[in-house]
Amino acid sequence: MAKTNKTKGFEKLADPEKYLVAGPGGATHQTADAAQASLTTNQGVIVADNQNALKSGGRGPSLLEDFASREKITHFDHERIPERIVHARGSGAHGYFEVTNPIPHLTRASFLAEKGKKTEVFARFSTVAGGAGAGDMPRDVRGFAVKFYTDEGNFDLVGNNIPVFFIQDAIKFPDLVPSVKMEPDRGYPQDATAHDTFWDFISLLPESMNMVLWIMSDRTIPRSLRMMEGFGIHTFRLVNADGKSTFVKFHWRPTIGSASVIWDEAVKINGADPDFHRRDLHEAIAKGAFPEWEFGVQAFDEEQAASFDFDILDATKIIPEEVIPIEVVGRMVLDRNPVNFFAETEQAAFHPGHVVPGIDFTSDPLLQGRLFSYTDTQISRLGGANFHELPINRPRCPMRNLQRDGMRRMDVNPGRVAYEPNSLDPSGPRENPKRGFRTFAAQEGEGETGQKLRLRPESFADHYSQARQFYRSMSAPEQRHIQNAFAFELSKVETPVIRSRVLGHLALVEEALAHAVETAIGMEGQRAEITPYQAPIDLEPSPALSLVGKAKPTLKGRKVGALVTDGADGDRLEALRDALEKEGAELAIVAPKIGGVDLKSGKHLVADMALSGAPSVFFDAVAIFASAEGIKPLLKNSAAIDWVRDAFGHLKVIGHSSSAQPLFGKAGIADDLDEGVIELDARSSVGQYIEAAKRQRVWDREARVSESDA
Ligand code: HDE
Repeated sequence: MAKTNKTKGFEKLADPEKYLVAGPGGATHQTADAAQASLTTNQGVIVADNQNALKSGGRGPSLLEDFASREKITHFDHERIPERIVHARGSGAHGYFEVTNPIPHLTRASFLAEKGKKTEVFARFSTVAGGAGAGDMPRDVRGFAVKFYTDEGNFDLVGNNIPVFFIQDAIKFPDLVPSVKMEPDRGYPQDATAHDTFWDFISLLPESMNMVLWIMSDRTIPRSLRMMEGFGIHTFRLVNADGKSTFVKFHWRPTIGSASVIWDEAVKINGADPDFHRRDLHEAIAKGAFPEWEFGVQAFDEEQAASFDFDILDATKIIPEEVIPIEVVGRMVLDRNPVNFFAETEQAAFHPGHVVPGIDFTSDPLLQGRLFSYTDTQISRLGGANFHELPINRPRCPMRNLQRDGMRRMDVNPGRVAYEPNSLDPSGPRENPKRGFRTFAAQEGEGETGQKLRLRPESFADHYSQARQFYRSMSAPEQRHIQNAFAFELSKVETPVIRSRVLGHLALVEEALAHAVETAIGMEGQRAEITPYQAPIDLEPSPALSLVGKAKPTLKGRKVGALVTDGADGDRLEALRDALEKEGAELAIVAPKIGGVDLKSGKHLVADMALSGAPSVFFDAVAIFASAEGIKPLLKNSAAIDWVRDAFGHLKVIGHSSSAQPLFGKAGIADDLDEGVIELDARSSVGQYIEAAKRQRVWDREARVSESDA
């Protein structure tokens, strides 16, 4: 109190003790001085008291006349806008795109034309089914939307982290989404496919089978938004300066590799930190560990397109990389967090129809439907047709046209001319045939061109071959996870006939998969007989589809948790920290109490997290630094026992001081310890730990602990 600089009895804002000091009536008053702005109403009127509403007498009724208070509450009452009907929960970041291998031979798009050219971007990653406040770790597809603010207008690549989709025709989207969303009578489950309506619909929609295999794989439980691949899904066109068109599929590849969590981890993370992905993205950027992706295209011509076993307009199919390789064009780096979640991440309006000269559409019937949908949704979500004026959506290049008015118009367009052609405004905007966007004059739908038809072409009819190819391309652990995921999901389905139908489809995908799932759920001999429209064929497996198969040995961008007790050896800990930092990983200190621990040397070690709030599922690998005395209380602490048991069950590398050994006994794993459990008492063992942790998981352990994975 001695330091406070009082003005009329109120505390000064600059004083750090201000939060401790209550003003009259119990509220803390903070008053402005020359250096601080005065608080005003939305009309700019300076507010004298922001703590008390206007009343008739100190204890009397509040007065309607109190415009400042009413304005404040009215604003608050309207602070929510409708959330996105799909992809409501998202996390965004700013950054840039840089061309590494220009492709002017493929496209006239200026942002892809020159080596080293940089374009500002905003990316938003999302779950699909949950509400804006849902957890980050359901089994769900992740949206991967990027807005490129190019010098020829905004290009939005609105993709997902899976390269195929559930449906072939946009008309089915308003059926698909309500099947996965919470059931309308009961209002649950929030963001889960594991319920009757989803599997009911899916089991009646054979075209979804390829996507269903993908969503039951580890792709739908990513370790981090920074470790996800991204895909444009549809076949797009690139058009070069000579007007030549090339088909493309767009790809994003995280430079630190893709990684997923194990289902049991996902379940636990969602409880322990529902913001796990959002926090991870924000913290990585804040620390300067900028997430980065390679951007590439699979480019192919009409002739190649005609040679595939499937139709390139069918969004339920991939083109294996082994058939058409990915050409890397550039990289995206996300280096800036939003400063205002609502203004940026929430108000960002993406649209697959936002393309620039040199990028064009195909007649993929799913893409065609999307071209209508996204502007339409923004009109109700962002309250009118002027959402392009919001700072996050505005193009960074000049934007001039003759559109005027509408709800919440920000631009004050002068002049009497709001039409074209005109002679009254010679400096007004005009067409530009040379630089303007021109649609590629595609000839599509041979044979049927010109006829109005409501049909699904025969070329879209193979619903199982790529699903089989996907399953066969997975490593053994990934196949196990797919089996477990189906077993889990179908166990949550209450209606037996729906489970039977799904088993019938799985038998068409792969007999071994169907058998594993029906055994796991105890429904042998209860498959429905499904007759496919077109019998599946055996395609060559595509090894590039396996995340485990192509995982890089790296610790970059990973987080290791060290559980440390009083009296622990700080030298070993620091040696581990140094080694991890050299690898681009981070060490987080978990202590029994957030106040930290006193090390053997007497030095105090600050904790990043308390054990009760930092289960081992938060980390990619763990270590335990305990003294003989320090371990004792942990042997009776269920959080500590779970910490180790889970780390082991989740196939993590575990480093430990010799005194930590008794904890393994308490966790019931003492007899199973393997090469992924490493004693860290000798300096050389740190190197061994790093090498093991770089391999990320001890897959061989899985068969022994599989009960924690089902
Ligand atoms: Fe979307 N989708 N979608 N979608 N979608 C939306 O637009 C829609 C589809 C995707 O971070 C909505 O602004 C239809 C495929 C992402 O803001 C809406 C169809 C793919 C995002 C909409 C599809 C996507 C959306 C909701 C079937 C992968 C989040 C709010 C034809 C390629 C973008 C909004 C963000 C968002 C409609 C199918 C990806 C309602 C009608 C396929 C990543 O307009």
